Amino acid sequence: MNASTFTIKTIAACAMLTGAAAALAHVTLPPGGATVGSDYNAAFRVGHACEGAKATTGLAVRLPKGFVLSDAQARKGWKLDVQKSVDGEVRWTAETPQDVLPGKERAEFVLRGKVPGTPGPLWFKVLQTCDVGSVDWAEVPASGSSTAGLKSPAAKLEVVAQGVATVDVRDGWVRQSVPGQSGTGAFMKLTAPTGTKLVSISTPAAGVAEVHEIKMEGDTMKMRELTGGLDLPAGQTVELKPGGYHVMMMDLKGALAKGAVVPMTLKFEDAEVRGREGRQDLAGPEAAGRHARRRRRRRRSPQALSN
Ligand SMILES: [Cu+2]
Repeated sequence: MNASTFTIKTIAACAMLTGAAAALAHVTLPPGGATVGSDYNAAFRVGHACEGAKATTGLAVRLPKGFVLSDAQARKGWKLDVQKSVDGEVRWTAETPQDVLPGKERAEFVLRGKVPGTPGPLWFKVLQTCDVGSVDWAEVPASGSSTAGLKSPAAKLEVVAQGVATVDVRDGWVRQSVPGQSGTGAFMKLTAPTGTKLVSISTPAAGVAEVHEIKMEGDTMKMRELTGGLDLPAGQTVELKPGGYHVMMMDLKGALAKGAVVPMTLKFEDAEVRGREGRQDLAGPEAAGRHARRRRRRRRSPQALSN
């Protein structure tokens, strides 16, 4: 049904960057977003101390306009300050050096409140204080909701209209391509809190974009289009990665140089998926090999994929 179809835009980050390493250090909210006007438990994830620091000693979350705080969860050994005014703030501070959050230990800092009645991204700016230095996670994109390219992005909450399933897209990247090469792969992590199906993809960078899977047939690795779409079970992160599910970009409009940013529209559907007719096999060891892990030592010279 068209009614249950919606699109979101994702970024496929720089061709050479996987972006995953950088993302780990960010202060983030869990994937999925929140429905307009709903009560929301915002669990801020801290995955790492500040650069060069040994521990996180404090976290201060500035509440965005339109978010109405109800309360915040206390942390043992941490002082909790709550400011409910406009421009409100929730701050946790470790009381003693024994209470700090060590370097790579992950933790969640939780507050609760009501999200606004209008859809759109909501940005929580978070100041992370460490034993040495601090990081202000406060960068917000000029437009849209992609944090690609931001060094210290604010934590994002996507507020969505009623009845819309949310899908979180993370760590997108595209494999670099050389002039004359007709195809390449794009990769990302998808999480749908209520479950849905990825039915199609389009991008201005390629004439055709399909979701592919890689399967062994005998002792040959083959890839083929997932004509029925890619299932995104509720709450499970499905990773599109080299050697597995991937977005096959064919009929490239030009070479995707290092640093290229590729806009992509993903279409999801909850019901009555109409798969595309006609399947295409792009199999062949060369093609499959080009989807292999980038870290593999054995390198193939770039070869154009042929349909
Ligand atoms: Cu493929």
